[in-house]
Amino acid sequence: MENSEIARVFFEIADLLELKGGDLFRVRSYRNAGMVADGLPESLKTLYEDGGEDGLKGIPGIGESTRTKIIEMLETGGCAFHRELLTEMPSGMLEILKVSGVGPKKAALIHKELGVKTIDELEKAAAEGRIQELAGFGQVSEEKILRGIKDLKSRTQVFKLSFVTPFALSFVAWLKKVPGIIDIVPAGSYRRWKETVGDLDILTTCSDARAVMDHFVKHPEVREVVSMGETKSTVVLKAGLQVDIRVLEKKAFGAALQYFTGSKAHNVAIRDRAKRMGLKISEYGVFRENGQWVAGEKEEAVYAAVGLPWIPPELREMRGEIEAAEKGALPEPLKRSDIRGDLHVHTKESDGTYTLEQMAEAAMKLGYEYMAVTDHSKAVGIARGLDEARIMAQMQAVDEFNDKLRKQKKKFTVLKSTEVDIRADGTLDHPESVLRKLDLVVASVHSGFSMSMDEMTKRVVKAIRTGLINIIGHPTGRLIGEREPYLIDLAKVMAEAKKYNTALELNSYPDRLDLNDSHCMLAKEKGVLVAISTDSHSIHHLANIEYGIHTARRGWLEKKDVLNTRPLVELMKILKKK
Ligand code: DGT
Ligand code: CA
Ligand code: CA
Ligand code: ZN
Repeated sequence: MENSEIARVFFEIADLLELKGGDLFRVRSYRNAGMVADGLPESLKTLYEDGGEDGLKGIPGIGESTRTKIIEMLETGGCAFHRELLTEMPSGMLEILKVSGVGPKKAALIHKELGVKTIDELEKAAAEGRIQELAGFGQVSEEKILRGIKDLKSRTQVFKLSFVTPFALSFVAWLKKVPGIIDIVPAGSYRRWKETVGDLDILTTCSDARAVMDHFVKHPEVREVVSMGETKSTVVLKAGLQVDIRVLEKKAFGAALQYFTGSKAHNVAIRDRAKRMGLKISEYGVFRENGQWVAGEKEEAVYAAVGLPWIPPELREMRGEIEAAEKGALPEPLKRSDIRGDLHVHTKESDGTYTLEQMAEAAMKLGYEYMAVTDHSKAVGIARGLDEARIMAQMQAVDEFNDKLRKQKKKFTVLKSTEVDIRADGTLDHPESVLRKLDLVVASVHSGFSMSMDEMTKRVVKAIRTGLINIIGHPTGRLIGEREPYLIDLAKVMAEAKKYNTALELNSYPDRLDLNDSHCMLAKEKGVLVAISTDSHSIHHLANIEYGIHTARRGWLEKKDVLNTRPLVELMKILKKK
């Protein structure tokens, strides 16, 4: 089982125990174990395979009992305790807990008194007015439940970050037209650059809150106004995306920004820390126990109040950022200007839509020093992959183009390159003699995705062992929301990559983001360089580098961890084949 599946089982155990009215300490320890498993950069499976039970010791938040269950899950694919709890409580109850306004106590009561087992049954009971008759409920809480169910049903959809971006920008531009508006910041998972976003949370300050509400709901993309209040409203767009907005007091803007940026787990930890210091943090500000206001206007001041430097939103995922902030050991955020060039670019020769010259011009406009042309090799037939003769001709074209640039005194170099296919048997789709003539070799898997983890790992490792590869392209092959990653043991691939001086790509194409954030953490830990490239098929794709940079930040990468932050001369030294 993968970390995320193990985490899900722990979260469900916690919820089920809570529904049963179990010991809160136990509930919390399972929930905590779930968060730890979910955020861990290494695979629990690999840790266990490599080190046995000892390999799982020393992970903070995993105690004796949760460790035993992890081993059970890794060995049997399931957890008996979890199954046992599910026989006592129907799994539909777990869904019901996600409805806002329904906590475990209420859910358990509704189940006991009305026999409700699923969300649909809950909706029916509420619509028929049976909830308000229960002790501790009223008409108001019944209506709240109905609204919560409606919200949940629209919320369960998640959107690719790049799908949400144009809407976020469009709302910011739209809201700028409100007279007196000062701040407009989309917060939530969007501000954290999470690869998928559930809904958009926009925070504003304005002297006239009413005007913001009125203008907000008139955005041309709005399909439905879910709620409209004095200072907060919610709409659903034609595209299905929900957008929440809040108008805040200037004095509370920083606190609200901190709160609504999340993640929830990060916020919980910050609040606990505040509590230990005799402070209380809410979306309204930081207060002393006697209610005295301490901070709230600036987000920096909220962190400063709990003795921490400001933590970049991309890091707020409870992956050790609070400890690192405390020690002054947060990573130095990677900047757009740190990136010196793009190392994965297609042209018309294969499946791109622009010529080599056009792609290079566009790269120069971004201020780059270099760009690698990485057209496909012949195995990728649908992409008109290049055979030996065509790639030799392309190399000559690159040489001629570089000469032209020299004559024009331009400081830009096109690297002769390829995205060579790693065939099913691990051999490469260009002969060694060709690969040796290139400045840079990117190698990727484009077919035969359904291998076992062992086979796929061997396939890629075999390719690395040729010593001819500089970068493994999109190392897991996933397409967000469309195609699962193929099974591959990245830790093993990285160990081999390190030996052969091979980098792994962070493909910034927004459907891919592959490596993902936690894979980047693993690469850093293993000492493998990451190449942040765009896999551009058009001049317009080059700007996707932003998605790569922020994903790298989420993965704690710094300038030194990234191959294409190196100036050309240094890069060429690293690329040299043995
Ligand atoms: P999403 O929209 O599902 O992609 O993820 P977020 O992180 O944008 O979550 P969302 O929209 O439900 O809430 C925005 C932020 O508000 C969230 O990141 C943290 C904060 N927040 C929401 N609910 C809670 C809560 O129950 N406790 C705490 N501490 N913070 C919360
Ligand atoms: Ca959100
Ligand atoms: Ca929200
Ligand atoms: Zn590719």
